[in-house]
Amino acid sequence: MTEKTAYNLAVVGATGAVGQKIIEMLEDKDFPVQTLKLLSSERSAGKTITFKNTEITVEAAVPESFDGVDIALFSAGGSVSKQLAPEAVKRGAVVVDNTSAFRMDEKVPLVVPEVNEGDIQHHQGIIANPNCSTIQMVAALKPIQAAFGLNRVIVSTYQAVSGAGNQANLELETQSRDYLEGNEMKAELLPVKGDEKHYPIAFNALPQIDVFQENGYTFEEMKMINETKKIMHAEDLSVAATCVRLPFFTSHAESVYVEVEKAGLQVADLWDVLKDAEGIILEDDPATQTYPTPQSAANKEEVFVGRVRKDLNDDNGFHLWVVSDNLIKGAAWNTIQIAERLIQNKWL
Ligand code: L14
Repeated sequence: MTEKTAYNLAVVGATGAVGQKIIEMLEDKDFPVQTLKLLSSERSAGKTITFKNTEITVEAAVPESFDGVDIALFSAGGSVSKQLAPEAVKRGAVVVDNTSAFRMDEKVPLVVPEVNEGDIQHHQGIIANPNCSTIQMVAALKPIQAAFGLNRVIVSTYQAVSGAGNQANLELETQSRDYLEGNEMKAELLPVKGDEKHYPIAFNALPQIDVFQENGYTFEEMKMINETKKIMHAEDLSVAATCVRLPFFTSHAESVYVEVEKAGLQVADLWDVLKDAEGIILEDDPATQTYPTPQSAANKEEVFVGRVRKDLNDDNGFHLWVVSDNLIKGAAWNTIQIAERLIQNKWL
């Protein structure tokens, strides 16, 4: 049998913020695409999207859409994934799912290639792409854990609006304009579409991303906590998270406190392991005011780390600032990397 050199792909959620990025990156990265099927809800079907100079009409996703598909990239929300990912698998496709639907399912690998690529091979048809805030954090934590051991992580996030989708971007834009023109701001979507209350995001900070859980944490915070342990194979790692939305469009920033196992380390020791780590760019020089920001990280694939400091009270404690484009490494690029490694390692 001759080996495949190009694959039949489907993108589910093709008109969404992440879907659009995926299509753009499949083209930029010259992913070996044989055919590309663009799928969406009934509502967005009929739109056309250009891929490699060809106009493709978006179709409403149904189980039969996946006949003949090798790899299906899902980012149309959890309920679509729950309904259609098993249908895609039944028809022989491998699914890379960008929603929270299957992430904590024991049978589903949850993967950031720089951290746990090997987990991909145990897939049973579905591989989950982690939450955006989790991805960039574990990419930075992995080299530290590998070199020095890791006991504790406390993170506060500064998250972009685009994580909540194109409609949320529009809400920020409209509210900003209204505020500057002296009009009343209308809040209809954020912090969470469909939740009881809405607050303006423009010129504000909202300490709620995704819905509240019974323990008082939000689902976004619990995703960061649970997913980090799963990806890093560190059930005993102590993790706490506070997730906050800020009024900018792109990239999540995170203030991360870590407690390493090894005693006596200095900032330079952390720099050493971070500067050579896969997918990480160290931008850390207080003397020249060098550090990453959401704007400097936008449209880039890597995870940027700066502001590494040793805690002033705890010899094992360090503080870092971690920034990455939430739609690229946080979503589209990590998804495509998983698909690439499925192919490269013959794990399809
Ligand atoms: O869990 O609103 O993949 O910014 C990530 C983005 C959940 C919503 C996930 C947002 C989503 C989140």
